[in-house]
Amino acid sequence: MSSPITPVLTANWGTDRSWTLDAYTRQGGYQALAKALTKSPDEVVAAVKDSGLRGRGGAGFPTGMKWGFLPPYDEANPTPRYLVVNADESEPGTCKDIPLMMASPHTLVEGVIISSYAIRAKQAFIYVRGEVLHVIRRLRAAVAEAYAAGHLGPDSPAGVDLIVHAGAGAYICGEETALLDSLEGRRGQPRLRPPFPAVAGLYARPTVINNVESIASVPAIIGKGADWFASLGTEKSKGFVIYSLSGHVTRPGQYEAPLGITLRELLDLAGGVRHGHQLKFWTPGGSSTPILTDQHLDVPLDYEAVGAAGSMLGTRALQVFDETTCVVRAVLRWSEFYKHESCGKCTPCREGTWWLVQVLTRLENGQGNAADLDQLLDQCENIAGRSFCALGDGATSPVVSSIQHFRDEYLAHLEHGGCPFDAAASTAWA
Ligand code: L3W
Ligand code: SF4
Repeated sequence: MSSPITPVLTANWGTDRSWTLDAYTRQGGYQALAKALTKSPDEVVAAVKDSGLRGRGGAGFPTGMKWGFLPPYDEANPTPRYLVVNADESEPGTCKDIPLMMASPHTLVEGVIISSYAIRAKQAFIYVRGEVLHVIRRLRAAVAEAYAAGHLGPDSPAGVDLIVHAGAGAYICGEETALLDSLEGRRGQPRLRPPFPAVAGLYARPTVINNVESIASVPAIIGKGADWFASLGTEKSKGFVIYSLSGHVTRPGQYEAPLGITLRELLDLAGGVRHGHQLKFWTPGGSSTPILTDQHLDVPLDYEAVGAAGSMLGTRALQVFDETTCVVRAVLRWSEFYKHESCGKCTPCREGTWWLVQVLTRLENGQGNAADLDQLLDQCENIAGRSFCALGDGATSPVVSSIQHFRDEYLAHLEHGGCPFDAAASTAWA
């Protein structure tokens, strides 16, 4: 992997009023839908399977395979089935779906129509994080344009209806089954799986839930072909993705590139770590993925290589921290987030995240003791694998990985009676 390809999802973000139907259509928008409609639904599913597209929401589950888990469609006796787009982007550091929906909402709408046609859903939903009112307005405007143009609606060629639903601002509603509870009007808390949503999802009906970027990739796959998509990326991680670079980077933002590019190459595009500083640690996929260090600059950013390096690709939220950052303080910030967002359903996560914050706070404030590192690791052992959903596991990732890579810095907090970083350096992170 040497250089990024011509952008696909981000190609027209900079054009005049890129979010309008007019601009989207002028750039070839909705041609993939027309092409999809010349195929049978099963052929569209086959194309998505052949492309190798994997879920862009964090887990990397093969999209076509997920669609294939739906029960066979009974033409003679059709029953409802749904497509739900997970637009509850909230993972710390992740900022790809919101820019995509702001700059090119019709890419998502076209993807929704093609995907609904493929899985034979007549009703689709986009579940958007409640705080982002500007995104909700933009999506609703795009959906209204698509209805007016005859792309959506019961009488449109695909016969699909689409509702944009605003959540109420809880991170847990990005977990797919909590999202379904919330969409049904209940407090969002994870459900036991199985049954997976493909079998019993929204209103206990077969439901496909995919991330914004996954569904927005479908028009390009249909338009340019599964083989084209599969020719990009690495052997098991196909295609292109949007990487969000944030933190101590000269030019933070969204960078679209094939899977398998390295952080070193992305930093070259982004002007490097801010002038005069060096990389200390980074997250490959948001704070729920174990941190990596400057030793991992050349790890190909695909699911396999990042996993082999001891982390997860997750949402490709590359948060970059330089040497002025206190790792204990950064981990404390993330832990406060998980404590706040824990839905409270299960004890290991509800109590454990509270305890992590207690111990990290006293270490940072100089009230720690020699047993604290073992305490933290013990608490993490009692959360990870024992919690009801991935939030609990994710909460332990920054703690365990930071102790693994920066044990000396934790010990320095004990030796110095608090944070060894001087006030000026610490404010760079505040
Ligand atoms: C049918 C089976 N379906 C799996 C489906 C399942 C889901 C998908 C992946 O967590 C990760 C998490 C975060 N029959 C199936 C099946 N499926 N087996 O496949 O499932 P799973 O359980 O591997 O992952 P998940 O629960 O979707 C997602 C990580 O992503 N993450 C992301 C966070 C982002 C946000 C946000 O911004 N809102 O929360 C970051 O790393 O930690 O590990 O659809 O139904 N046998
Ligand atoms: Fe709720 Fe945390 Fe348990 Fe998930 S792990 S169900 S967020 S308490």
